[in-house]
Amino acid sequence: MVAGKFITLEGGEGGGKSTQARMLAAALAERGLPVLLTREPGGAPGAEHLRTLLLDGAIDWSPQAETLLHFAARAEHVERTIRPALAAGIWVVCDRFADSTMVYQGHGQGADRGTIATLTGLLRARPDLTLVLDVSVETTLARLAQRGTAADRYERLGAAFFATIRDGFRAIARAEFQRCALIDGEPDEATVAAAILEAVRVRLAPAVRR
Ligand code: Z5A
Repeated sequence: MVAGKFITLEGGEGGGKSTQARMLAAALAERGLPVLLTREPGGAPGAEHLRTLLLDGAIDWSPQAETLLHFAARAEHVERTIRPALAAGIWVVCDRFADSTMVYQGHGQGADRGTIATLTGLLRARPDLTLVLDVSVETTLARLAQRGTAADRYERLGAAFFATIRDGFRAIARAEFQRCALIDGEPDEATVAAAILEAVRVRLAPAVRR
């Protein structure tokens, strides 16, 4: 059995990751590929419990504790969901992964980036392709306002934090250009989806139909 491909979507809030992860999974399925759509934090029972602890804002975690909680959730996700799916030949489309910890906890909250890189390596689950969705801070704020739901713990951190996050993801995309594709998230959803499908086709599977 040929192993599946592991594709992650990364970027700041409101960049369209969740929308595009759904559209990409549907586009791959339409092309006859077996696909699993998953997300972080979460994607396995224990990891979904940890997601609630991380996002509901009841506890102001220290950056180090928060980093370790994200990696505890991720270890469950990798072992119970991602690795078995890839081994079964399934393409895994994942909304956020380890780059989010490097950027939010490392660049954003000052957790030690060397430790985050070491923990990432221990997972032995390097994405085949990471799509970094890039939008301006103004677009982030406008889309979050338009969505109109209550801000979660991270969203309450504000514009300066979003700028740091954007810079962090752009730095990873530049430094790891063989793994990452920087995608302009500003155009309409269909245009962004077409750019993503083209990146997948070029980087991973020229046989994937346009
Ligand atoms: N976090 C962390 O700190 N460390 C980690 O290791 C991990 C995560 C894994 C997860 O929250 C939070 O956890 C996240 C980082 C932190 N911080 N926050 N907040 P989440 O899963 O609840 O949220 P998110 O990942 O940030 O997703 P989001 O805010 O929903 O944004 P998105 O997925 O990029 O966008 P979207 O939901 O697809 O779209 C947002 C809105 O924009 C929506 O109304 C869409 O209809 C609209 N949209 C999307 N695309 C377009 C286009 N192209 N044009 C116009 N409007 C659009």
